[in-house]
Amino acid sequence: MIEYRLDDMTCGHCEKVVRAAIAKVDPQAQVSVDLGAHRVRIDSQQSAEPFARALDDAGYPPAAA
Ligand SMILES: [Cu+2]
Repeated sequence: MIEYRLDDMTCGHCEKVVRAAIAKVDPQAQVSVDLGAHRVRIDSQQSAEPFARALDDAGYPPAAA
């Protein structure tokens, strides 16, 4: 389980962008988003690194949750 805090993820639009960025890395990933806490949880077989990079590229630099 990978968990990040995305301080810039504040609304439904952000959530869509974040989910799309994650899906690009792993379409099978299970994703849950807590907008209020600015957190995303990713359940994937992949390592965390490519997700962190994809989120950063999408404009949502991740912090450790
Ligand atoms: Cu937004």
